[in-house]
Formats: sequence, C-alpha cells, structure tokens
Amino acid sequence: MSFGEIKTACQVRDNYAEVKEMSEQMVINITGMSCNHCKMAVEKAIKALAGVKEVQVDLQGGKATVIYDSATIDGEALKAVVRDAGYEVK
Ligand SMILES: [Cu+2]
Repeated sequence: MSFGEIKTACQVRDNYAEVKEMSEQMVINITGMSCNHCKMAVEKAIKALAGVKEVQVDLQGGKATVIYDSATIDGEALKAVVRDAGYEVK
C-alpha cells in the first residue's frame, strides 16, 4: 500500500465518522440464502444503493445488517432490493 492509498483510506474513515451520527442501522431477516454466492449477491445488491454505508450479511443467521443514511434511502427500499435479488424478506 502506497502512502497515497493510506492517506485516502484515512480520509474515508474520517468522513465516515462525521456522518455516522445520521446513520441508521437496520436488520433485515432474509430467507432463501443457501450458500456463499447468495450471501455475496445480497451484499452486492444492497451495497449498490445510494445511501448505504455498510452491509454485513449473516448467511447462517439469515439476516443482513445495514447501516444507511435515512435521509437518502428508507428501510423499505433496502428490503425491496433484496426481494428483487430473489430472496424472501420477512
Ligand atoms: Cu447460493
């Protein structure tokens, strides 16, 4: 990792810290994920949405934890994209 890359990473982290207070966390219960590919597909679908800051998909637990900016996107849109990817959301 070059010096430039380290600097960029720090700036990203600083920006994240600033906006973190406005972030909301949501846990989406998902059924139908059976393997790592499903996990990646759900992760990718959610991450592609504007306003999503962080996604963690728990394959065994059947859930996704999403940190998002509630001013940019709402929880229903997060669920909708998971459904569009082919999985069931409770
Ligand atoms: Cu799969």
